Amino acid sequence: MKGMHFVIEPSVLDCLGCGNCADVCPGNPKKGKALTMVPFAGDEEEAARWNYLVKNVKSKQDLVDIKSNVKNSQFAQPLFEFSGACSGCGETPYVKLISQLFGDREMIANATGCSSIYSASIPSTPYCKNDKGQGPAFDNSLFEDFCEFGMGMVLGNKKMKERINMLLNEAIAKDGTPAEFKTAAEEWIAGKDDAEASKAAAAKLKPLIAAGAEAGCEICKELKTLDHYLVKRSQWIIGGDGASYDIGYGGLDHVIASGEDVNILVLDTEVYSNTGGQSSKSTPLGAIAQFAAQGKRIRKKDLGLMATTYGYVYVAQIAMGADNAQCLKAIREAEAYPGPSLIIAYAPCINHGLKAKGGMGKSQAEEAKAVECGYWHLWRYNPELAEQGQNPFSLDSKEPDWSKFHDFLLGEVRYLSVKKAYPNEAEELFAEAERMAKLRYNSYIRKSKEDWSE
Ligand SMILES: Cc1ncc(C[n+]2csc(CCOP(=O)(O)OP(=O)(O)O)c2C)c(N)n1
Ligand code: SF4
Ligand SMILES: [Mg+2]
Repeated sequence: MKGMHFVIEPSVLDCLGCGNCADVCPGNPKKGKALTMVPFAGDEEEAARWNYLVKNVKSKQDLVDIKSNVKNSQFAQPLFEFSGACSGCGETPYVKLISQLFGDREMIANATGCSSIYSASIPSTPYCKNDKGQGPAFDNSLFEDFCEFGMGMVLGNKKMKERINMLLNEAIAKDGTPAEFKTAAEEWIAGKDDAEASKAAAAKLKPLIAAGAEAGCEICKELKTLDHYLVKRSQWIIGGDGASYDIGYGGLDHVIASGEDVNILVLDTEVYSNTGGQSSKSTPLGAIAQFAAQGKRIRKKDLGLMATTYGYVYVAQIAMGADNAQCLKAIREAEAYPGPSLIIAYAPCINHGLKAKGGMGKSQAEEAKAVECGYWHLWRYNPELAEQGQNPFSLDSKEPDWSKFHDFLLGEVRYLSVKKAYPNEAEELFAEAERMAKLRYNSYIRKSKEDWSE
């Protein structure tokens, strides 16, 4: 592979002072310098190693139960790799994990935002296939209708399964249908809404359908055109906070209210990251963002708590770097729940300006700090527990160490710059930010203590 690296010209970007730029950020006048074109030659040796590994080292995922714990989950082949996101982006690890768990049968409706851009850096895409040729199906829609777009996928898929169901029942009732076909068809009908059962039944049915079509059976000919709908799909709708809390909120509300089996993942960067960090309803009080140049003056919307009021929506707030077991549990429970699910995932972003040494290389550690100090809280609301007379709300994060809250804020440029620009007001704002975080935490404590036994 012969080629040249790109030149990065010094530009007019403003320096955030985030320290993440190493030597290359064109926005940093001190460290920034134009990169010169260099031959690509050194990478050829690496390419040979890569090709060797791809050819000779296979996934070990079949040796363990990949869903049983965090360690095992990482044996699963990621079906999302080499994205166009910033290094250390807090969003992509969630997308990758979901692709490892459900990628072989995953369908994604993606809102416009960073996730749609790094997932479709045309002409390439980080979504890929396993050795059986299975992988996520991805498409991107508008900001304002991403949930309805995903709901369309759900309904389309549902119709196709209804058609298969009808055709299989016809085949079962027909004289002359081989007993083996009838048994496999009955197995699919019984397990069509269960991922593993539908996979097992599909594996038996597909060759029988193909043989029937070959022999001239009209029902089998039609079934053959539909056989890629046999395995239960894992439907995901992915969007940022701008899409979910603000512009696409009406659609999100409509889709979770529908009761359909759909999983929504909100990648919460607390700003409109892809367009340079504008304030959204998720931006917390006190943070500087575009359109909130003096620090936002009103509190963050609690999207998760709002969704719990339906009672039949699975809801979770997660932060992978703070508790990866809780993150895995919530994602698995959401996917398994046979109704609407909403997961709100905390995602550090270059727009936050992490001051910690290592910058975005420490984004997972920043998630842990956010939870430790009470800035972000981990919880799950599982409607299935309510049906068993148990409290559906579980607060998963420990009692915060509020003494670390103030320092956490000062560890990010989006807050530190308020202090620099408005020294007199900053402390007042930060105290108010802490009060808001405590209000929110206390509302979770109250919910976790509710008695659901009657
Ligand atoms: C209706 C509409 N308004 C504005 C835009 C421009 N736009 C594209 S991506 C984006 C930011 C997305 O923010 P968010 O949903 O939080 O996702 P993030 O980029 O932070 O992951 C904006 C404003 C658009 N595509 N459509
Ligand atoms: S701008 Fe933020 S959310 Fe977007 S890719 Fe970069 S780190 Fe990720
Ligand atoms: Mg965002």
